[in-house]
Amino acid sequence: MATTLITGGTVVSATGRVAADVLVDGEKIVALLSPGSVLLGTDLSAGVDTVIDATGKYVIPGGIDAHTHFELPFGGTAASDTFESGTRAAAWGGTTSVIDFAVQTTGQRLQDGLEVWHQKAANNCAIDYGFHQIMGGVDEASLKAMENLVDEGISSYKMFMAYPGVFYSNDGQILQAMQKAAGLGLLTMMHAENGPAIDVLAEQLVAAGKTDPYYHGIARAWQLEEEATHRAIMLANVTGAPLYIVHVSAKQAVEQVAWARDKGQNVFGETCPQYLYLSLEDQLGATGDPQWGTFEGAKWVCSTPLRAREDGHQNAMWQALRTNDLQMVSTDHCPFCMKGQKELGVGDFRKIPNGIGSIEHRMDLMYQGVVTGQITLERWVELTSTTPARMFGLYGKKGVIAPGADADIVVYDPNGHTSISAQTHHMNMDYSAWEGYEIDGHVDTVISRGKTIVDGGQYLGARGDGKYLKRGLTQYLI
Ligand code: DUC
Ligand code: ZN
Ligand code: ZN
Repeated sequence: MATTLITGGTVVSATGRVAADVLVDGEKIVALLSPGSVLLGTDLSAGVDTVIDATGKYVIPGGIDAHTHFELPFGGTAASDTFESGTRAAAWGGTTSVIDFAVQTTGQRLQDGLEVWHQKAANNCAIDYGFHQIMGGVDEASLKAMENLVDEGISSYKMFMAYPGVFYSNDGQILQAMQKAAGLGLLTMMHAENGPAIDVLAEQLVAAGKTDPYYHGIARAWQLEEEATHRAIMLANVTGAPLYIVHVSAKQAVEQVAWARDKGQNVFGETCPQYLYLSLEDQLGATGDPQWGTFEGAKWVCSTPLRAREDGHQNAMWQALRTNDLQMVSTDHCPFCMKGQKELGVGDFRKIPNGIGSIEHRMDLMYQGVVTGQITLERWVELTSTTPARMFGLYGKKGVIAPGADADIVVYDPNGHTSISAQTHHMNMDYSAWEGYEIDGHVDTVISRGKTIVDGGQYLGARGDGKYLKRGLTQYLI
């Protein structure tokens, strides 16, 4: 088994930072040592296979992106990153584990949907991967099938209050699933937007000739995110099920999460980089690209939508990350190309496949929040790695640099620089939602279970390096 010593760096955890050398043996971290330790008369750097000099750099646990959609069928097309391309892009950006959503389509058996996802992922991933289960149809059979999820290593499942006719569950179905989940210890994840009301607003807008991407954000009004978030919280309250709200973008939805948490209810929420940095006015209303004109806004059509900056949603998201009203940051990585995919919605924003690709940039974009003073260095690690591990039953194995944990490690250079562009990214997209973003930091080295997969601008990993992660129950409950 190969041994590696990472020397001279600052090891950052959710609770602090310390100058330490990190010793890796095979796939595991085996020791944190005072810098330059000579142990039992042995100079460790002479005795190991590889020494990585991290002087002046941060040594952090590999990122965990707990919300991705590789190859998700959507609107007559499918998300453009495969498990292979998407996990490789993740690795480039310092993410060493992903949790993707296995889809049960309406009418399909839950276990068959899961099997399809295993087939898509197996032997293709660059980094370790787990699954949440999407419930596309709550009925007697799928409620029964939920009983097997924990044994399959799936401790969380997702329902949608949006997308009637596709993924949508009504309140009665949601209640039944939550009752079952409460008994099994499963974490319920919710896409909280009032889909039936959104569809009426969207139809009215299109009928009035308002077909540009901008109106996607108007139809998906913040009131309908706030209302659905509140409803999900109350349904969870009745059943005693813990609840996790995905991709929170409206400040009023955060207020609902905070209100429930203040009462002691097990309610959690994530936001995504797009809701921290981007806005309805600047992106969906964009006309900057001569090739697309006002349709350029389609690049940023996702759900929940980007929100108006003049209403202060973005600042509210940063604030909620500081105060722990929101606990973590995932990407909701769901990429589509403009050519052949997003352009399906020219003339009708309802037909634009929903999604943004960010998996490669989450660690960098959140580190920029450290540079600008929005969050601390420790909070960066907590939001992007440690809490995702605890929330989704991986902590100890992932999310921490400690003896016994998997050697998923990123050496991050705070004096480096990263320019984001579709010309240089590794995601399978013909544009970047983050074109022109400059990051005051750089992912230098990425180690996944002891193997260096990115170093010095080179990709050293291989397809199939990543293994399926059987997850335990959430470790984050109050
Ligand atoms: N939101 C998206 O933007 N894409 C996929 C599904 C979702 O809920
Ligand atoms: Zn969603
Ligand atoms: Zn999603």
